[in-house]
Amino acid sequence: MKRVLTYGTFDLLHYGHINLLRRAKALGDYLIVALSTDDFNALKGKKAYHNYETRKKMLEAIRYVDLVIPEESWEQKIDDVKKYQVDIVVMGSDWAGSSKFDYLKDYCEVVYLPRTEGISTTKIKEELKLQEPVNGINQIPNI
Ligand code: C2G
Repeated sequence: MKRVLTYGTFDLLHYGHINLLRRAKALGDYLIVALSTDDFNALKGKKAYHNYETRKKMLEAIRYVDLVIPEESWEQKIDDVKKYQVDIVVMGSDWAGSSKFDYLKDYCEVVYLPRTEGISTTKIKEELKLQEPVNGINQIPNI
């Protein structure tokens, strides 16, 4: 049983996330997702649209995901790899070579998969902001 682990916020779930999860699962038999908690997101300077419980439920509904655990700190990864007997840590290529992951090569395989181009949670948020008001009603009240 080859066990795969990945980390992320997975906010406003989109096909870039699904592509990552599908390919990560294909590298093994069991996929664990360490999901950033709301407090850890604050540490990362991020504010997710969905809270942790909602993002967890959405991930648990994905066929590729076998277990969702909380990601609460940058420092928990070695403990996670040991506790869950992880064989491969997988991240998107935006993390390639990062000191936040490369050190794990002493404990398990580390694989960076090509990031899915053209989609991101930030892009979704920005493009929704630019959308025409619905039915002419200003979405942002004139103050
Ligand atoms: N991803 C991707 N393609 C995209 C968007 C995201 O492959 N178009 C990947 C990212 O590379 C990451 C995963 O999907 O591996 C989750 O992305 P985010 O939710 O943005 O996670 P991130 O903010 O990078 O948090 O400790 C590490 C952090 O928790 C990672």
